[in-house]
Amino acid sequence: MRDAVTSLIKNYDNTGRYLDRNALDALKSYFDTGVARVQAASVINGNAAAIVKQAGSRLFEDIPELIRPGGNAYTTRRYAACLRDMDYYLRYASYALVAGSMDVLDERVLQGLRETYNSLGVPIGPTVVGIQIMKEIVKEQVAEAGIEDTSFVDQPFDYMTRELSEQDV
Ligand SMILES: CCC1=C(C)/C(=C/C2=NC(=C\c3[nH]c(/C=C4\NC(=O)[C@H](C)[C@H]4CC)c(C)c3CCC(=O)O)/C(CCC(=O)O)=C2C)NC1=O
Repeated sequence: MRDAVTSLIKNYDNTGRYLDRNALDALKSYFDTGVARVQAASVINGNAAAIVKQAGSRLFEDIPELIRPGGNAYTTRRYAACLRDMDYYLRYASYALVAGSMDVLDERVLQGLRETYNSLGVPIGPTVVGIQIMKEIVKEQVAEAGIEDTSFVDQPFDYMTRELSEQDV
């Protein structure tokens, strides 16, 4: 599992190069946004349960078929599994934000996930809607915490969306 710094170093070490202008710019941008990324993780950490609950309610309001008989989140067990999955996405998004790298998502979350979902009939479209709802809630809360530019928050949520759906967001 890598972060922005270790990925960069690995990349340069592989070819025996010193860190050049591009590398230093990338590092500078990583460190410049560091405080904001840690603050975002702190917002997520402090509100995770509420964020998941609120996102779940919104998702089931938007797509009520999910929790009706025949829906994939119907029955208490599957409803709970769905919210648990949302919690996984949120927690790993917070790791990826701090790492400044999507590597942790590839390694821990996305590997084999589409296949698992397809074999269990978990619908990917609505899952992606849930991930995007969480993104919006997190961005609102990060903005409320006083961070002006919240665009960096998009990255892990959009990455999971793209990788799951293999479609552009
Ligand atoms: C940390 C990485 C990680 C992920 C991401 C993960 C996902 C994951 N979600 C699963 C199931 C599931 N996932 C859902 C999710 C949903 N159903 C819907 O209709 C909604 C759209 C959606 C919620 C947003 C449901 C309902 C199940 C249970 C399906 C079943 O057993 O029939 C399963 C099958 C095994 C199980 O039930 O635990 C896995 C592996 N597990 C992991 O370890």
